[in-house]
Amino acid sequence: MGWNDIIDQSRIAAGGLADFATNLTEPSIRLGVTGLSRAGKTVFITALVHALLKQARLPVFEAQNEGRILRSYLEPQPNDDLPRFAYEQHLASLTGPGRQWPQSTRQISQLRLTIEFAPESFWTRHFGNGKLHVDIVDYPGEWLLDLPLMQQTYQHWSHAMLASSRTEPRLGLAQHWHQHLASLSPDSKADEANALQAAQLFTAYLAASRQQQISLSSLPPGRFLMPGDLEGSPLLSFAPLDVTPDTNFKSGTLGALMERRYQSYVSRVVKPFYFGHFARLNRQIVLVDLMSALNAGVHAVNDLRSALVDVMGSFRLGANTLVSNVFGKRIDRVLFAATKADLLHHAQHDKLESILRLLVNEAARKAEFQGARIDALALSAIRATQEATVKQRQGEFACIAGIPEQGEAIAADIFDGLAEAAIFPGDLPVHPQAALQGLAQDTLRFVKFRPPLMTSETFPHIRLDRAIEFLLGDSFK
Ligand SMILES: Nc1nc2c(ncn2[C@@H]2O[C@H](COP(=O)(O)OP(=O)(O)OP(=O)(O)O)[C@@H](O)[C@H]2O)c(=O)[nH]1
Ligand SMILES: [Mg+2]
Repeated sequence: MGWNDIIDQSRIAAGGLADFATNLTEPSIRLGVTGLSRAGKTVFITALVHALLKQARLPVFEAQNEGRILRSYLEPQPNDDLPRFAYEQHLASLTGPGRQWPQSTRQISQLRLTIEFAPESFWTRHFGNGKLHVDIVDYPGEWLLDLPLMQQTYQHWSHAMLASSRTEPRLGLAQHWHQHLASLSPDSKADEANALQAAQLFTAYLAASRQQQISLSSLPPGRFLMPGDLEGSPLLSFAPLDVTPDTNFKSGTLGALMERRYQSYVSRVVKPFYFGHFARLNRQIVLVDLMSALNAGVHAVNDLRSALVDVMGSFRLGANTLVSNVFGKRIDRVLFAATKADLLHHAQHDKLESILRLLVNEAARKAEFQGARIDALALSAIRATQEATVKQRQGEFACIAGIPEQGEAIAADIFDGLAEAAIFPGDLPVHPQAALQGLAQDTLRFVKFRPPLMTSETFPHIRLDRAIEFLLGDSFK
């Protein structure tokens, strides 16, 4: 362990101490909600908060089922340095006359929900009602994939990025960047224009890989695709060079410049996120758009697999720090959730869940993950569809029905955003292992549905209650 680590660990311990002291007076849970872009974070948090505020029907959430949840309300958040999660705005867009999904978010944000409850046991109840603060932190999963960079040199990282860009399907997308790279010599004089152009071409390569058809998941550095407030910052103007892991750069060279920028990125971007936010979480939900990955084919599934191993590795990192030794384990429960389950008929939900479980177990094994309790489930935070059986000459089809968004299409049918449609989304394979080999083309049919018309005060959902019970249920004893 170097000095750097010791200083970092005392930094984290100081933050942990502050959390520990406040927890003595008012218990709080910091719940991290993450997932790659479009995974469903904003919709999940909005639905979670709404369901708790309105005491929605949540049969599996025991404390509420037992009538022990007295009231829930939003409170000003404790951390002034974090933007507030725009709950009211997201809710308004979902429930307004236009019924639209919330806008994409690009930033970390936080919301404090306070829940008052009657403790379970007679004796504890004697001391009055309990109060729990739940601090929900929404952050891009892309940032999580950066955490391993803290333990990698620039040379190692360059080597690994280049190796992965030389295999298909990435190779085809990396052409422009590779061409420019071939013109660069790490030993040449440091040149700002070259560094900038390399960074731009490298970012374009990452962005192309992220496109839906290819849907590649593990693409650090996270801020390149999800810059947040670092848009245009010099901290993002570096890129890999074609070097071996043991290369040493002479000062004044392009290699040295790139190495320095990489180190600044790690110390000024990755570490502050890790120490300031990530290492202080107690519970974590990782949202995964598994269906899009399955639909995009075997490369996307394999990429998601390796991203999950990396994510698991980050959580292991969290469990082994000094803080966890001093204050008990940090993140002690992690839930992986396949989102948008309402795009499949319920007869497929168990299969979707089995596929996710298989991926998660495999990732845990590969990352030698031990410690926190892990679970996996398929959910829909806001259910936009209902089920319908459609009879045709070929037989009966288990369909989902809802209002597809304007412009969505299946074959030659283009939807107008007003009419309801029943769609047969397809069947997942019976054996989860088979899905990991990639589904045949067009096995699944997805369209984007509009958010549901509210017929009661609360949103319909699928298994949101199971997620709440797993993430928070034990706090209401
Ligand atoms: N049918 C259905 N669609 C969903 C559900 N949750 C999310 N979606 C869809 O997924 C899209 C992305 O959801 P968001 O919650 O905005 O995802 P995010 O992870 O916050 O995305 P970024 O902010 O872009 O990182 C939404 O616009 C919806 O189209 C769900 O439960 N059911
Ligand atoms: Mg969002």
